[in-house]
Order: sequence, then C-alpha cells, then structure tokens
Amino acid sequence: MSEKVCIGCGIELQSENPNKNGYIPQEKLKESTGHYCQRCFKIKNYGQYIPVKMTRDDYRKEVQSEMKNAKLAIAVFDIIDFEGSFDVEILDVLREMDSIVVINKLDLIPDQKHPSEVANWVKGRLEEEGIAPLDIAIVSSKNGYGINGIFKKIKYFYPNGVEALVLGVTNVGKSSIVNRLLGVKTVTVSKYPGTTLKSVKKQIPHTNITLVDTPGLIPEGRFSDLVCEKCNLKMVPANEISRKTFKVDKNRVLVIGQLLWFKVLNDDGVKPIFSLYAAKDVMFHETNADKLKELLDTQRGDILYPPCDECRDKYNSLEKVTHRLTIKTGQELVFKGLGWISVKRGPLEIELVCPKEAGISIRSAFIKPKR
Ligand SMILES: Nc1nc2c(ncn2[C@@H]2O[C@H](COP(=O)(O)OP(=O)(O)OP(=O)(O)O)[C@@H](O)[C@H]2O)c(=O)[nH]1
Ligand SMILES: [Mg+2]
Repeated sequence: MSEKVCIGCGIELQSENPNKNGYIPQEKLKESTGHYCQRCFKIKNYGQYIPVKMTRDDYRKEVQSEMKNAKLAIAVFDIIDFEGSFDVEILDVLREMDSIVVINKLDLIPDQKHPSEVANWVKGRLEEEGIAPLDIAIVSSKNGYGINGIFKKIKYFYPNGVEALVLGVTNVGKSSIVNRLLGVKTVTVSKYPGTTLKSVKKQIPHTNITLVDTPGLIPEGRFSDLVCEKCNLKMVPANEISRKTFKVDKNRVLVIGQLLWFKVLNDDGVKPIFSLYAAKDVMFHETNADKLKELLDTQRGDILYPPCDECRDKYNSLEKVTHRLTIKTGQELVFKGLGWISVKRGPLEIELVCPKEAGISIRSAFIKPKR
C-alpha cells in the first residue's frame, strides 16, 4: 500500500487491485504529486456514476478522528432539502463544537427571498435542536453567492487561523464549497451522492485556514434514496424548483409521481389552498378518490413519474403506511428528499399514503405563500 492519497476524494491510493477503491496504475503513481484515483478520474472526465455508501459507524469513526484536530465545524445544509440534510449525526457534532452553519443552493429557490429571512428561519430551527452556531451563511456554490462571506466569518472568529471540518449529509455541496473557498476545482464533485470517500485536507492559499472536506452520510428517510439513480437525479433539482398552487375539494386526491398520494378530508365549506414545491421533473396528478385505484393500477409513467419502469416494482413493494394529518395555514408538510407543500389557506386535512421508511414532517413555513 502507498501512503499517497487521491486529491479528489481522499482515498488511499493503491496499484494492486483495479476493482478496489483508490486504484491508480503503477506508472502514474510514480509521478511525484497530485494524483486522482481511477474513480475520480472517471467521475471528473466522464461524469460516471460510481457511488460508495458509508455505514453510520464508518462515518462516525471518520468524523470523530478528524474532530481531534479541528476547532471549527462548517456544517452544510441543502436549502431545498433542509429536513433531509438535518441528520442527528451532524446535529450531535454541532452541539460539541463551534460552528458556522452554511445553507447552500440558494439559487434553487423560486421566490425572491432575502438571505437574512432564510437565516432567521434556520436560526429558529437550530434553536429548537439546542444548537447555537457562531454564525449562519446563506450561499450558492453554483454561482458563488455568499462564499466570500464564509471566508470572512472564519477569519473574524479565528484571526490566527484554524482547521475547519466541512460536514454534512451526501450531496449538499460540501466539496463544491471547499473548491470555491480554495479558488480551484481540485476536489471531486458529482451530481450523485457518495462522492467524497475520505477526509481531504486543503489549506486556503495565503492563510492559516485548513479545510477538511469530509465524506457525506446518507441520511434516513429521503424519497430520493428509495428510487434508482436515474430517478434520484430527476428528483434532486439542478435548477430552480417548480411551484404549483392547488385549491381542492373534499375527496380529491393529489398523486405525486407514484411516490405518495393524499386525499383531502376537509368538509365542504372553505376550500384549502396550498402550493407544491418539487423538482420540475416530478409529475403530479389530481383525481377523484374513486378513480385512484384505477389510476395507480395503470402505472402510467407519463403522468406518474417517478419511479421509472426499472425501479417501479421495487418501490411499489415497499411497505406503505397511512398518515392522518392536519397542516395549518402558514405550515408546510415536508417530504424528505422530494419537496414540500405550503398551506396558504388551511387547515388542510389529509390522509396520506407513502412508504413506511419515507420521512415526512410538518414545519413552520419556510416560503410564506404569496397573497
Ligand atoms: N443548484 C446548485 N447545485 C449545487 C450547489 N452546490 C453544489 N451543487 C451540486 O450538488 C451536487 C453535489 O455536490 P458535491 O459538492 O459533490 O456535494 P458533496 O456534499 O461534497 O457530496 P458527497 O461528497 O457525496 O457527500 C453537484 O451536482 C453540485 O454541482 C449550489 O449551490 N446550487
Ligand atoms: Mg464531496
């Protein structure tokens, strides 16, 4: 085994087994510095999907060993899937260390929202968990918005330099943020979860600040992790998410892909109004309760997507549960790894069917519905 590590994903390099992680041909390894393993080379140059899933135990070991030297945690959350990226493992670290919380992917939000409004909302959510970060930064590593703000905050709290651990679940944009802060695209980034394999240490040029990019943890309950990789990519938005507003009668059913459906139970009178936020490729369909079974049985991929033909049977075989829920005006019902509905005129009373392992929760509105 060699002591060299891949500069893209942090894995230890080896030339013995091409089928194992960290492989690099012997002749390449002899060259002095700056090697990418074969997997990173393929991800970077051909956009190939080569994910590696970590167990919670492995994750804990990796992060705890890095916590010994690091004084600061830079915790990254995805603004579009805040609840999905709000994992207990990450929250535990934030209770133990000084932290700067970074909310990434601001560019995906459809409504004009002032970053300070987002920061206040996040602060409230963190307070509920007993977490008080040093500061909160709202950024988009895609267009660079707010990145310099992270740098300024680190320098403000640690004028003499620091080792900072960049933490978060998979795919929230940790490596993209590290690259932005370094000013180069060294670390491997991909649209698939599970890209970074081991911690990667990099010093921001001309400073005493070292960033430690860590592998992400796959959290529980994301709808996007219950489908195949092709559908996963369609459900994780790359561009601004879509918003569609509904005003519905009792016994109408909203089917989202074939992932979940809910029936409106409100008695006749004032009709509830709500907006659905999700990636543009996620389809939805409104129908009558008595037509639902027939609709689901047809399994029409053109109106009930995702899942696709390849992963539909597997998804449909997951155990389903029924939830009876009341969402008040100003609240949102969140589907982890998929999107949310925001209730403009409530209460919205529903009976919702989804897989048992899918995560749903009710929160106070992140995007206040437009009047
Ligand atoms: N729209 C948008 N996409 C982003 C942003 N930041 C990162 N991404 C995308 O999110 C995906 C994941 O980015 P990475 O930087 O690899 O995420 P990571 O957290 O390091 O992922 P792991 O290493 O798998 O834990 C990539 O497709 C990025 O292009 C952002 O600000 N906006
Ligand atoms: Mg990464």
